[in-house]
Amino acid sequence: MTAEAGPTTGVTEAAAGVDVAAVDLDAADRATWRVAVETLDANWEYDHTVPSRTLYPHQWSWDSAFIAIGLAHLDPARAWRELDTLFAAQWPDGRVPHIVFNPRLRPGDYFPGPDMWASPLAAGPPSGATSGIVQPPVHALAAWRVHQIATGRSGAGAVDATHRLRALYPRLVAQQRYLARRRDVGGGGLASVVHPWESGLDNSPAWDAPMAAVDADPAVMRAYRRHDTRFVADSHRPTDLDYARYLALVAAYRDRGYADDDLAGRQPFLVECPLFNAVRAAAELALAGIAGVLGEDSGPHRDRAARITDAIVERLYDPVAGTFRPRDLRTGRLVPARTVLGLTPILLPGLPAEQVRTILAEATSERFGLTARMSRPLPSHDRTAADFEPLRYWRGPSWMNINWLIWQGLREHGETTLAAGLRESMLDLVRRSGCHEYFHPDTGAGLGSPAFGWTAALTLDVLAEHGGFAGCRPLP
Ligand code: 2M8
Repeated sequence: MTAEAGPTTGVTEAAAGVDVAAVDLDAADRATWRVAVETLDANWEYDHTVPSRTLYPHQWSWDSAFIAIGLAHLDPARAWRELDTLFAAQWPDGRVPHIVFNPRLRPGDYFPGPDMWASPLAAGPPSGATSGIVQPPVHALAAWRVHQIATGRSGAGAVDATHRLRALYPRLVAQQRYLARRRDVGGGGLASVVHPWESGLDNSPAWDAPMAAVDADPAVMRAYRRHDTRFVADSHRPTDLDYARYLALVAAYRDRGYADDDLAGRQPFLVECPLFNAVRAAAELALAGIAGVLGEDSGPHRDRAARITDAIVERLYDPVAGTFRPRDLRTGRLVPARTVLGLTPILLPGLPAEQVRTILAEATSERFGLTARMSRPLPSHDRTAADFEPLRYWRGPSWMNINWLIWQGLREHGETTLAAGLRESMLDLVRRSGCHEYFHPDTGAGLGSPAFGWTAALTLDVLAEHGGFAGCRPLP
């Protein structure tokens, strides 16, 4: 296990390269701002930002969307470039791959690498090496937010923003169309994920029941060298059996050229996820805003957002538990685990009052512990569950991106006091521990990568909400 160095709080303003004086922050938050900027700078790789130099050295799809939001506060040109680089790897069918491999790295720098994914074997291959699966489509939300931030400032950035948005719009629409047309395996208006990695919450207890049905032998892992456990303790990461199943699912999809026809008959893991679909509906609302700016018709986007919201309530709400749960299409049943995924439909303004009420009750219960005061942010799993693991990734720790999405939802529904408490809780983590990948849900100790892209980026967005505006900075 090798340690990855995180930035220190000792960075000077000059080294951070940002006009922090232009941001109305107190001394502690200025230091936090500088650490976040330094992290994003250190992870910048000529045309994109890596989530982590060690653990995740390529470009990841939803990471880049969150990262673009943070970059927009520093330099909108760099934010647009982050998104453009990702969308340059979009497949002809509209899917945005979850990893875009950096051709300058060696094959052993990440596992599973380009050979395992074999994307050129797919029909109508993308130009460079990528994975063949997707991640939650947060990109339209990111593009809309980058536009709002960029147009909130004066000068060339504001003019350029609409031009950049116009170039991205058809690609964002194609991404959504792919999910609607190719992934509605259940036929009820929701997109299915074919691999836990598509959910973004790879190792969530939500996937335990569907993954138990995936046939795999942990002994296959003897033939490979896992990359993650070189940097993080085994006890914080998925097991070898989990990885054997991940690889079996990659092989099942890859060996059919990543074709989506007949998924129901062939893919051993098929799940409708509340987060994935809530983000998909929120993306349609962001596209409606974008369409308005571009003089396009926003009506179809609003209609689709409403239909997806209805389908989430109809297919994923558990009225007995009062929370949302993923639906396993192999069994037709909602999964038993009660995770933070259940809270994420709060992102949707059209969610009925009854479901908003029960999400708030769940979030503020001892299971998730949300309060109006500064405490700990929401954990990724129910704290009272027997299988709650505060150190293992996605099975208990707190993550900045999930908390940021729920923070957006709380504000959307006028829950300003709870939103303010959550904001302080998120910032407190970074003030104390730096820009870690994830955090111990009780102590707030930093876990995983200590220099993690989306933690840094979303910290800037959360800080900027109360601040003035950051100084602009050209690309290095
Ligand atoms: C984690 O996932 C990758 C596989 O995609 C891994 O464990 O190697 C997840 O946290 C995922 O949500 C994230 O996008 C990725 C990069 O940060 O890391």
